[in-house]
Amino acid sequence: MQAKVTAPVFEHHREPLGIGESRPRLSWRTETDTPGWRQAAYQIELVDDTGAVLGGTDGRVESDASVLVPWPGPELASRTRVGARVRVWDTGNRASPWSPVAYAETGLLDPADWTARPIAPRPDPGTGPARPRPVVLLRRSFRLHGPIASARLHITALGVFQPELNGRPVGADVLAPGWSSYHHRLRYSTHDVTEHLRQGENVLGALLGEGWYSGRLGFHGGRRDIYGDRPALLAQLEVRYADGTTRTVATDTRWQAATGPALRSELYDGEEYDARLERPGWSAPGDPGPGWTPVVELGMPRGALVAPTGPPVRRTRTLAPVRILTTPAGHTVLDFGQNLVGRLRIRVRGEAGRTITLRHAEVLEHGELALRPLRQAAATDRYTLSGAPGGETYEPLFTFHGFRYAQVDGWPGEPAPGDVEAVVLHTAMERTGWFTCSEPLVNRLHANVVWGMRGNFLDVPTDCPQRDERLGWTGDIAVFAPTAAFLFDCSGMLGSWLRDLAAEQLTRPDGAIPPLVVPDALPEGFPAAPNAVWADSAVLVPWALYRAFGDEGLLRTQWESMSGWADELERYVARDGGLWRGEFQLGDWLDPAAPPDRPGDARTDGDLVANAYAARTAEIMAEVAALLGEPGHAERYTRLAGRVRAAFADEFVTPGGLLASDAQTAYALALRFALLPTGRQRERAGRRLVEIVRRAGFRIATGFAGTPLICDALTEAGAPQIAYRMLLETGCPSWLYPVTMGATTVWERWDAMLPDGTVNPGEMTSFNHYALGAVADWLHRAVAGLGEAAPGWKRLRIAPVPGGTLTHAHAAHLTPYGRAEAGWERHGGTLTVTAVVPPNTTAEVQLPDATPLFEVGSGHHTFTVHGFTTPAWPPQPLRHPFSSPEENAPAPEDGGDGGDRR
Ligand code: RAM
Repeated sequence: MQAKVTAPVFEHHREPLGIGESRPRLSWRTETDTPGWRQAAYQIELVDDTGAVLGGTDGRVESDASVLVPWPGPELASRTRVGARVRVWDTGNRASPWSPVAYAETGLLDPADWTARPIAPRPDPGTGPARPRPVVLLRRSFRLHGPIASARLHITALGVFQPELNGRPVGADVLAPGWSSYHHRLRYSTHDVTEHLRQGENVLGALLGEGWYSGRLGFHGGRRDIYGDRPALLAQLEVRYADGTTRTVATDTRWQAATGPALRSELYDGEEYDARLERPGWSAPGDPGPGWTPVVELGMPRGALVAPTGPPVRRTRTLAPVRILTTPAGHTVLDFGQNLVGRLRIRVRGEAGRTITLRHAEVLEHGELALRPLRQAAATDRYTLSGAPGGETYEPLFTFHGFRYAQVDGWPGEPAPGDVEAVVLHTAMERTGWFTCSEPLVNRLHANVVWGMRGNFLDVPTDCPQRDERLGWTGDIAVFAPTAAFLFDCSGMLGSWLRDLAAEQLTRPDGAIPPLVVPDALPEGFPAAPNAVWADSAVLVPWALYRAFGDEGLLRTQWESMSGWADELERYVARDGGLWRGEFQLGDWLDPAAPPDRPGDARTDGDLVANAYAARTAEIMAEVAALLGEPGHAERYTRLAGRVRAAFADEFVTPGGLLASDAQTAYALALRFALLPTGRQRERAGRRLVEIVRRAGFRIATGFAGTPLICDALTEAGAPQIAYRMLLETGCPSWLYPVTMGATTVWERWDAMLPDGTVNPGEMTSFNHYALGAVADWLHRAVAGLGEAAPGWKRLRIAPVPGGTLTHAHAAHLTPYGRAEAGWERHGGTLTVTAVVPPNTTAEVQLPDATPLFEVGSGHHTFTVHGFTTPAWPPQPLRHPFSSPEENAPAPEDGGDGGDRR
């Protein structure tokens, strides 16, 4: 087959309308079944709407680059539409046909492009600010004369908004503009609304809610109005007539405001909606009815108006209930069979004035909704019927909940299964990673990781989606980023989040320490001291993205933030004899041995964790500096890494190779981050880790810091069977314990639900926290054997480590070059390894036998290993002679379906 090139992608955009880059980089994939295919050269042409060539590369460019290739044309101005197409030559000088043309259009790149001003309803002098504020309707009627060629709506809000034009919603974005560090950056979106408009009267409207801007955020009661106390809308509709003239309709004092049916709509507490107060046709031409008042103009937002770099939040699927239960207390509860993030959509017929209450929870306890884990989030929607004779439908506007169960009170009669569905919301990222194996419980674990990512990638990478928190905790994403970047294309979304991290960090008084949560919504000055892992996110997250997506530009953009934090580390180390000694560290947060009320009381010393991560951070920084052409800095960071390593070995490692904290996380860190100077120490530490794990009866004993590392540490220490034994353990605590308890997402705590079905008495009992799901990275790379050996998957590493009771495993990933796969199947002593290597990449292959590492080109590959054996299964625990036999029950041999035991 002749090589075919896909339509190029602009930057990381799935929908390149209103992009903010004036020199967007281009990426393309080549599809071919020619084995060993490599690109030798490319040519890019830029075209206009009619396909006429505007420019491009100067003929063909001798290069194998196909990912984020520099823009081959002049800088784009605002509102510019441009097409691009690509063709390539292979190493045999065979040309591909031209790719299809992909079009992109810039948004408003210059602040001066905005003539609109933010508008808000006039404050009501009599009543003072309502708490919480109702959703406001804003509208403006205007006339258009003559045929319309095209129209764009550029829009954002201080708050959350939903635009409507002539009675129809514009676009499908939810909770726009999402949550950024509004003081620094406010994202706007651009919509093609050509089809919405007509000659004559038109009406542009928007619903405006509090959202993250002024709604309550944070735990312990949280705070309101963190960014401001006046939600406002900023909209600019630009119409181009067929004759080339233009007309702009922008938010200004000609707009009008009214309240509507949503009396409040809050992220944590939910929405209260009285359908009797609806204003039919409020955003359509004609008389909008009474009660409209003028608006006031506010000053321009403090933060820069920026185009998004990632996708918006959308409704991505709906789920029907799998069961309708009556609880012991007599409530009707719908079970959606999956812990998810979103909200309900109901269809109901009943009398006007009746109120239906919808409460949400992730689990049941004693047969009722378990509400305690939500802490101070009411997560309750109330809908009062209008009594429409044909029935009515309702989905809340500006809230979301984390739930599997929903209690429905006040329904006229009983809801039938089709009356209520769950609408799943998250950032509309493209799915790029898959894993399956012969063990159903592990497959469910992997599915739980995927669902956990969906629910916690709702514009901001959050710790959890349900309680009075839902914050961009930096440590959580620091450990989960490699897994995230495999499962979904989160390059654009996390790239944007990192801009916020940098903005928050660099404008703090010290300019060095990233906040614990981004956007920073914690009370001022909290916390006083920096925390390893959390602060290291400034380096670990960009690095994970660089490895996955090959975006060197991202490193360049983040350099100031990355080096800001690394230089701060350097100062700590210089001050205190080569080590960072913190007063307090979150450290190996949620070590399962930590008491419920003291989640930071881990077995591994916080300083040990901090310095291990400091060495890793310094080492990454040395690589980044070298890559960005900063040899001086590279040398300095290499020295820093060396100094921390030496001091670490001095302080925390015995000459024989034992660690000051004799705990799983300590050994995992030391082994994975190369903190053991001698071969003898490494060998001993590996053996000691195995001993500790066997002594623990293969139960997990790591928190946030150690969990992503322990299976790799065991694998590298030559004990993959021990890693498998841990993976397959079902007793509490373990990865599969929650699965056997019916979990459909990854829990915050290993024992968020106790074996007796009650909820852990601690405060941290989210049932949807992705951090401990970081083990999926090991499933992909080691169990299935699919990993990247060079940034952006330009080179793959196929290195499966079959083991445990697994008879097959397989992973696939849509790399920037195309789909890659790796997997294996075992029949007795014969092991068949398969791999798919995308065009324009190579792979190093390490088979699980004595065959030395070798290299292959693109295409489908099969390798057979004869006489394959693994050490005896199951590995034996180290038992104290008086321990109970139950403690060491073997892992499941045949698995179950992970069915619901709740
Ligand atoms: C909790 C969060 C998060 C963690 C912090 C330290 O409140 O849920 O997961 O990063 O604490």
